[in-house]
Amino acid sequence: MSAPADPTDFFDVASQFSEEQHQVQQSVARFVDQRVLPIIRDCFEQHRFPRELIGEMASLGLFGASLEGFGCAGLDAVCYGLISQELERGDSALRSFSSVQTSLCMFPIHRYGSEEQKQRYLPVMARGECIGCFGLTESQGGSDPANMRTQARRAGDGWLLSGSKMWITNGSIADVAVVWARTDEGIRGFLVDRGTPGFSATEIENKFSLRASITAALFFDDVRLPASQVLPGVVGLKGPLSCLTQARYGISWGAIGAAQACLAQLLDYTQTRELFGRPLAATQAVQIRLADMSRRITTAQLLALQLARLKEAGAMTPAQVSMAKWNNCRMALDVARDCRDLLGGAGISAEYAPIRHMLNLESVITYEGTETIHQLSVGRALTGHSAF
Ligand code: TGC
Ligand code: FAD
Repeated sequence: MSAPADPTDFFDVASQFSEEQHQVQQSVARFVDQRVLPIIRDCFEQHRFPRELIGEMASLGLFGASLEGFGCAGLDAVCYGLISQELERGDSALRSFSSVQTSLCMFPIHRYGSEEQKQRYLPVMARGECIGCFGLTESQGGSDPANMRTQARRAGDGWLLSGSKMWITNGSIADVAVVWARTDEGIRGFLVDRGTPGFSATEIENKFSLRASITAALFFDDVRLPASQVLPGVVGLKGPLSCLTQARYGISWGAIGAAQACLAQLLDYTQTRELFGRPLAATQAVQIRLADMSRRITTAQLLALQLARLKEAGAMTPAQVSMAKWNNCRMALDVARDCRDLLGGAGISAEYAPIRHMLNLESVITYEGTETIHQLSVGRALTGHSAF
């Protein structure tokens, strides 16, 4: 029987990619194989984000990859998806870092910023010399950001920002925070530089998930900001929600990479693990489970590819992004858990990737909108009733 050329791409989805898309995927895959995989287990165990990789990621053109101008690569939607997929094949922490930098920080500056803000922040962010974080979630309930308490009041020519944000990726290492706050005019976005008096960040310790990523709480104690630090181009919740659409798109692709990493390792393991006189791979029950994982990965790949086509055509809706984020995160988490189980006792060892991916995916299925929120978004699109 002929085996698929790549068992983690059963339908040869890669045959749909252009030469440029192949090259982007291969260069990020090489980076992940050579630079991420050798260290990521230690990073996870030591609760350490590998900052030493930021420069290399920047030189590969990963930051702001989907944006035009200002030193950004201007790549298409499939390329951006493949970058996310390959990074997350290494670890969700790397994809998270890239999502926050590109979709949650550079995107709003590019889309809603003044020319001066774009010139000041985007080139240095593309070069990885300025790290961003995105502050939307607050401790009283991330699913309902319209209920935020962080507020900005006009003070003279500028603003006074007060409040706090919770669960912020990169929060304690960021050079600039994109912070969403309630104002008399509606929700607005502010660019808060590290070191601005009254602004502080505290890292959240003891996470069991995304241990190779930094997560922090942000505090704003009457932070005085000049008028030049507000994003002029958007007022209202649609500002942050439009950024989430970009990041959720990337996660839909990223989750596939985590699942592929788990399945690839399990396929090897089941060939060599002999029980009851034959390889695990030669038993019906194991084959059915492997086939089912392959089926789920394949459908996620096809969903992501069609989402990319809709995005390129300017036709992608937030509800479609919700369905893809929901489906692909659920798929990846289920695959990682199943792989963990099929590894037996070895599955709880950091020596094998599935438990690390599984623990990471508990965050990935929660952040950028929980599974329930995305189900309700699809439900609203189908029925016209908002049932949040
Ligand atoms: P709703 O009435 O639906 O919308 C308010 C306004 O926003 C517009 N809108 C969008 N615009 C652009 N893109 C989108 N995706 C949009 N979705 C909605 C909408 O048209 C409306 O505009 P207008 O002009 O009429 O005012 O708002 P709602 O209050 O009913 O909320 C809906 C809901 C629950 C879906 C929303 O609140 C939500 O998505 N909640 C989940 C919050 C969330 O995902 N937070 C993520 C925080 S960031 C994060 O987790 C980063 S992790 C990063 C990493 O490490 O990778
Ligand atoms: P809640 O909103 O309190 O939800 C609790 C539970 O209630 C969930 O199961 C939810 O699905 C359910 N629920 C909510 N509403 C309903 C409803 N109407 N009906 C039924 N069930 C419902 N945020 C940022 O702004 N920036 C970041 O960079 C960022 N990074 C993160 C990194 C990590 C590692 C994590 C874990 C989170 C991060 N977040 C970030 C926050 C993330 O977006 C929130 O955790 C998420 O939106 C959920 O909010 P919450 O934790 O407050 O849970």
